Amino acid sequence: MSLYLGIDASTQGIKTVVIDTAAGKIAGESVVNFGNDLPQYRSPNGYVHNSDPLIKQADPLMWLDGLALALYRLAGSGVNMAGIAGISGSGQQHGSVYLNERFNSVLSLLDVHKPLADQLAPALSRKVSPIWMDRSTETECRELAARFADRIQSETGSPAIERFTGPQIRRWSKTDPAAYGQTAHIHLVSSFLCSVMCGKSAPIDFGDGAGMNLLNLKTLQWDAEIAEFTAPGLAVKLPVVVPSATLAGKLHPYFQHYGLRAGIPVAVWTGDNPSSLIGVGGGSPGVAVISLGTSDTFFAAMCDFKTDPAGCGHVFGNPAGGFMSLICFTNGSLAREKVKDGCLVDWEFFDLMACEQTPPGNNGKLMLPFFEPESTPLVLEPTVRYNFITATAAEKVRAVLESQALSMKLHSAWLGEDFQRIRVTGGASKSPAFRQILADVFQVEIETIAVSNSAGLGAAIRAANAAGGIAFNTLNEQFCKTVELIRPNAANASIYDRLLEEYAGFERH
Ligand code: XUL
Repeated sequence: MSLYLGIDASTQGIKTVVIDTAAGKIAGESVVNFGNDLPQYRSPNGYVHNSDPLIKQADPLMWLDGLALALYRLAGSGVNMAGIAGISGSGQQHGSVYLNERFNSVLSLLDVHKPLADQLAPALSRKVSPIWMDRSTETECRELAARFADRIQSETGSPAIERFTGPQIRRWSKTDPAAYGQTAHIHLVSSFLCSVMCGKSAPIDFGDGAGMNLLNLKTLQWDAEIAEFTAPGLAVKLPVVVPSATLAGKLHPYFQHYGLRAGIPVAVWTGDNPSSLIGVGGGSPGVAVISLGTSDTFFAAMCDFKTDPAGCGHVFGNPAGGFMSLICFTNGSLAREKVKDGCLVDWEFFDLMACEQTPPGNNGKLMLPFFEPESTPLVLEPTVRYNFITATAAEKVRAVLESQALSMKLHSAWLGEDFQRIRVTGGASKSPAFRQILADVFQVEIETIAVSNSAGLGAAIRAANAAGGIAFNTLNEQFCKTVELIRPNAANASIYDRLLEEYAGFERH
């Protein structure tokens, strides 16, 4: 019994991965893309169209159909489903699912002859789920910030944030109090899908629970006062909150339909970022992770609980124990692509040649590439600024890459951690130029890893740990090996120290 299944329910789709801990190999994978595979939900990017650009909501039934299809495809790939000994998962963070009092009975009576979505539909007290991209709760954030100015950040790990679940619940409880009143359970995407697999309402783990502005990270309990102010009677609607290594329950017989064995342990699910921390082997302090995607994220296991004085970074539970930081830079690949297109160059030039034609430090040329509103630093309107008048295409490319690396260094300084290594993942981690710039700016070794679905792998690793009792260190050695190492050039340290100061000043003014 050495197979463990991880399921990642992300914004755009669902991915599964099965690890074989005896062979140290990935035994199977499957992918579902909501836009392509479930066009009936009219959610090409994972959410339904809304005329208000601040509102981003998804149909939770789409996630259920996605889960079913991903398991069906996994079973069809020839993986030994009956050999799977434990399951866990991860979900896009902050999104919430609203259920009425029928939820538990619907779950316990799941009928294998009917689709999950059809059976769960009557248990929804709200047809849509706000997701992490929603920015409609500015008023509620202001109200929470005013009421708990002294402690919302220091005790929940983040200031009141628009996409976080608490402000989202507050807004809905005000706009539709009757439906809120009919709501018996409020789940995160992670705990909702975990509930379905266990056939009963499942707990929320510390990793994902910390993204709600409701969990007191000092007591590791829901904060009764903040919860009651957020929405009346909220505390009793929230599932219990537990450490990430907790077993939520046993697999419901419904899933025998996919060849899985009923009754195998299901470990609580977590958020996609905490799961990725585990999937890239970053569960212990000393290693930072930079994920270079549409947005760039910087995250790391924390030695001590502390919060970002600038209010940009967040603190979540680390599934391996303790806490993790997460800093989100909204303009990641989006900005790189805009600069590439603006310079009329291709990716080969952007990722390699531009930096061969320009010196480290770029003769001081910098840019602020906030083509979209930016979370770190907080910039509410698109803002693209340069500290130069003319530049070659190569200089513009180096300017965006160096400015992004400097921004990451500047805005992660509050962590006060001496990282020995940084692991890079995501599409842009393939760029040799960007990897060298990151190594030189941070003056640490940059490691690349072979994983593309780090959240799904993290979920499988967590299943092997919680259900199979296998230590994270052993699993890391098997599944999170370094593929390539990029060493910093010590000669460039002073160049980037100077440029960091210039960048900080440029960003401020
Ligand atoms: C983190 C965040 C996103 C979502 C979706 O705070 O909002 O990374 O987890 O991936």
